[in-house]
Amino acid sequence: MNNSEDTSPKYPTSSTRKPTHTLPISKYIAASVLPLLGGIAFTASLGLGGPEEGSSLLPAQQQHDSTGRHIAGELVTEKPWGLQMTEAEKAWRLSKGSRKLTVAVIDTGIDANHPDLKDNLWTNEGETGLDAEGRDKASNGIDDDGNGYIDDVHGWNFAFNNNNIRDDHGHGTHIAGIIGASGRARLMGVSPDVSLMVLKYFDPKKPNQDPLAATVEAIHYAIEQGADVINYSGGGLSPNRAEKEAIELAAKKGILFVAAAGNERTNSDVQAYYPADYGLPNILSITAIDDHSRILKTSNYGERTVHLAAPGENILSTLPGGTYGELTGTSQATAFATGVAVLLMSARPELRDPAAIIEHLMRTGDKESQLNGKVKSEAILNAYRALAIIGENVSASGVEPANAGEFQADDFTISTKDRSIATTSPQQQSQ
Ligand SMILES: [Ca+2]
Ligand SMILES: [Ca+2]
Repeated sequence: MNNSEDTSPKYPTSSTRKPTHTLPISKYIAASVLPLLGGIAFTASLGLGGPEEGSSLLPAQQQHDSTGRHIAGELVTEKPWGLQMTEAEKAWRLSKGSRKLTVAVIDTGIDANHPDLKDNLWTNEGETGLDAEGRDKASNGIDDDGNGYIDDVHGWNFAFNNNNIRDDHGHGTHIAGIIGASGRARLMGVSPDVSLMVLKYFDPKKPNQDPLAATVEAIHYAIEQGADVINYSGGGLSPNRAEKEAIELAAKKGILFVAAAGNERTNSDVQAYYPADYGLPNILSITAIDDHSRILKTSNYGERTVHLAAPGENILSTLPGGTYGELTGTSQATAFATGVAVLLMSARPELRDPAAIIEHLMRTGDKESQLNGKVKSEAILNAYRALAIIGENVSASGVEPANAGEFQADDFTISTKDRSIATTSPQQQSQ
């Protein structure tokens, strides 16, 4: 990418852009109609692995057997492979994220009542509480905070231009769960503590919509409302000036923009995909791998353009109606990277420059030879290493706490003072 593109008149005014993902229809339907089964029955119905050693990713007090009884004290076997591969559970010893960090999920909306999501919704403080007449600001029909959006308490629906963030598709709920399902019911996202700002840019029920224009508006909303990270699991083959300028503005505000590399089955170095390939310093482009570390046949790749690989096949997450199921695509991989970015920001608050975060995530990934020539870092996202490695010569094992279960992010910061974080920061190393 270079600046000459800025003066090129090739930006279209609209696109047919849709969420980027490979939707296995039969599997999606089967999964989405699953009732809220107990852990074991649910595991079996999704064909996940058999019993394994190790602790569960589910809260112990909420583990049930197939009849719904508590099985406290026993190990539940449900360990989604993506969380295992990225060592998320190990990373949670260092940080589980923070509700103070806001991720704008620009997608198809969310099931705001989902038991594993409802506690992690971002809330617009200016649209909460009671107004002068004693009415709930969230539903009084008044733009109480004067930001141009009426009753935007958890985000906005840019497809229909209202505050109904309901997910009529399923994609947005799934992405939100990968990033930050709370685990209060049964499944944890990569960052179980986070605030999810719901910005709906696409609805399958709306005819003649302009998802690209909605995307641009959503990016501006995220910037104005102070998002820390923007997750965008969509895109298209046509660049758009307004979209690029919006992401440039996000860069100026220090907002990381995590983008799907795309499911076009192509080399993004040759055939660019947007917004992943605008070449801006705050854009992190993610491709998807299967559980054998192979890039999915449907996923874009690029030695120069795609930064990292992350799990993206048969990913278990939340779905509308309080259900769970698996979806596949670079969308899912992108959400993993967003979750790890939140963990990193919470554990390392001094590391906030988007370019530095991207550099750090690339450097701390797991090298994988199958990614050579296809991914810039030649690496797979690793949550634990991202949090534990603080410099070139400091190993993860060197900072692993003895009593990991009680370990706090603050402790981590203190214990690493003598390793001179400031002098081994990615920013300085790259200069
Ligand atoms: Ca408002
Ligand atoms: Ca209001």
